[in-house]
Amino acid sequence: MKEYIDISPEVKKAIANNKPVIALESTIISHGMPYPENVETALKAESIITENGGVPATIAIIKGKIKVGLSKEEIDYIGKQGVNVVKASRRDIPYIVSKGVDGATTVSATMFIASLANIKVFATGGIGGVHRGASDTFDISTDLEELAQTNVAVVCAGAKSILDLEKTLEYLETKGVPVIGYKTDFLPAFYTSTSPYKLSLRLDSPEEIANLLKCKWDIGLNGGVVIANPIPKEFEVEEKLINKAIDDAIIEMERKNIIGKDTTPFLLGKIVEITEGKSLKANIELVYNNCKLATEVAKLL
Ligand code: PSU
Ligand code: MN
Repeated sequence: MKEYIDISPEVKKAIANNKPVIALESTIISHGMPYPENVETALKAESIITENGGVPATIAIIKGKIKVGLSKEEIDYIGKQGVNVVKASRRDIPYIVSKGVDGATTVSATMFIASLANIKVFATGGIGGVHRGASDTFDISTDLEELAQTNVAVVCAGAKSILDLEKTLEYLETKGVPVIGYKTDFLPAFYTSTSPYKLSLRLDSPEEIANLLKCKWDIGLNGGVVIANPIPKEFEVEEKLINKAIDDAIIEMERKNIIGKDTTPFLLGKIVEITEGKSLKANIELVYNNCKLATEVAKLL
């Protein structure tokens, strides 16, 4: 195993000393945002974690080596390469490692690698889920399966309504994945702080969240937890604007016959275009907000 993984000295030391380490994904850098905002956001996310007393570990695969804790140069490299880097979900890891190529890890791959390194908390923007029209396309993100089996808590701003939010929640329920609403009773919809979909569980402090995680894993209930942290009100995108942008982006996606792993990056980019950058600004701010909460939870775990 050792020959495949390279954990940075800072992260290694932090893990050995039981310091709060927070995993970060790299698909959000390569496929989730344009350059240079992607690199700026990734670096600032790391400094927010550091300022709040945590240790960031951005995860990617570089030249076939699984990296936990990227350097600034490596983050810049992934950001500049953008969509030329393979979007790496769980199923892609063996190919990328055996070929010695680069891979930007999605939520599923990042969770898997974080758990190998014994990192329990992971901050990102949004998780994948059940896509609209999944009853025809079968397009259900492997993120949900990873959440079902890997012991990592994912702090996110809920899920975008490019997904079928209701089916996503049903799927997570089937798989036994707790979805915690942080200070909210409803699933946050990424660009907006709420949605009509009621959650079964609401917690109002990082202490309560850390406690739930400890209990879950102590009991031997394997699998992840979604910590749904609403975007702060001041950074929300106006609901009418974002819904229209999402609908239009989906129409264009269908017209262009974009399917499979290309759908999420295409829709994100299109929505940035249609909203003239408003969605990007919201996306950046919600990531920072998630980094703060993730650090608080990791400190208590
Ligand atoms: N949602 C975002 N930004 C992202 C993603 C989702 O707001 O960058 C990325 C994450 O890496 C997530 C992946 O794991 O998309 C899901 O892709 P798919 O739907 O193909 O499973
Ligand atoms: Mn998919």
